[in-house]
Amino acid sequence: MEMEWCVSMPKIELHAHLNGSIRDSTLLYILLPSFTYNSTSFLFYELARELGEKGTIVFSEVEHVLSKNERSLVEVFKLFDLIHNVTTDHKTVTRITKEVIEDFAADNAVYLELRTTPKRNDSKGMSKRSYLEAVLEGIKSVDSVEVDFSRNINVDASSHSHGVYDICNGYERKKIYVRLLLSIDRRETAEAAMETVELALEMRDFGVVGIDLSGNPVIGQWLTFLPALEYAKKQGLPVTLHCGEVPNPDEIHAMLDFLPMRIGHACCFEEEEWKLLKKLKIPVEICLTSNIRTETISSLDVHHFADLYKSNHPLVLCTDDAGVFSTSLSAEYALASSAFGKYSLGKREMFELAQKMIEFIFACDRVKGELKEMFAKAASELD
Ligand code: 6MZ
Repeated sequence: MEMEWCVSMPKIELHAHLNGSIRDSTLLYILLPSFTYNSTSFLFYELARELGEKGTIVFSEVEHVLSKNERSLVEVFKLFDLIHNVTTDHKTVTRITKEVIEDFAADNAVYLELRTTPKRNDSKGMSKRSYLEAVLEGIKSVDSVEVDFSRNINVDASSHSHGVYDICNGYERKKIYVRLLLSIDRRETAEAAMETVELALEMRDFGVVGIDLSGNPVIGQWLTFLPALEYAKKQGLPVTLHCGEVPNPDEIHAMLDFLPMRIGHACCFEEEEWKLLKKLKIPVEICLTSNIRTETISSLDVHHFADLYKSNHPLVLCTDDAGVFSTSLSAEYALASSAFGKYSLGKREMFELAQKMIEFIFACDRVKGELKEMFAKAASELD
């Protein structure tokens, strides 16, 4: 599938981690304002060297992780720790949020559910709440495109138009709906998880539409997070879970029994778990590049996307961490279209796949309705 066409079609992104989507150029700017570089690996190498010199990390312990493109899942989490070291202050969080939204809009994402872990950082006077406020500041500061981001805010000009473009001062401007999911990191305690859910509930009028459980899958116990997740569910806040990123049948079963609204990845499912998932019809957030790069799935031809697609199981194509894995939503579509070898999926199939994703968003019916209109209009212009 031509990349250009994948860029041009309207798309929906439901699984993108804020700090994982950071631009290379921004990470570099934060580190070394006057430096030039030519690969992401090199960038991470410089990041680690800086932190090593400051004594924040022991450079020799992470050096081997940095010099290659394929990193195991465990190694990727070491990178996240490095990134967080330099990005967790209010100003930087605001900047990354703005840029990530602009990047998705430039790629013609028309609806973006951005997820991030609210962080406390005492040395920067940061609480989970002030972290989230910095994210909201970033959303508000986007000016290159029209952003619809909450029930109460910014619904003036944008609410009157239901197209991919809005008319503003006679000029057509792109429009993107942005909603937030607050992530619970698997390293967190039950109390910290509950704090995140409370915050999400408080901020529902400011674009927060759900909760995610993520982080290093070999750390933490499902039972630690269960009370907070049950509470979210009881309050009507949708939950999505990173599920089966590593083989852990007990946890996979417990997660499916919880009946989340969606799950992410589902890489290490066995026969019995596939059967259960398909029976429950829980939508799966598919992250092809991420799974292949982290070697969770060995190659595209054995990825479960093809089977789920053929079984007509609900699924969404997502980037996961566009910055860390050097990908984009359009690139994920191009890759997905080639998952059946020489019988690649055509434009009509890819468009319909994107259109179906509207059903799985966590935003309200108004947004779903407007997206449906938007896709219907784009469908009439297809071919
Ligand atoms: C599980 C992941 C992830 O929240 O700081 N994260 N969790 N599996 C993955 N697959 C590769 N990719 C990212 O964004 C970065 C955080 O998102 C989670 C991790 O907790 C990571 O620290 P935020 O914006």
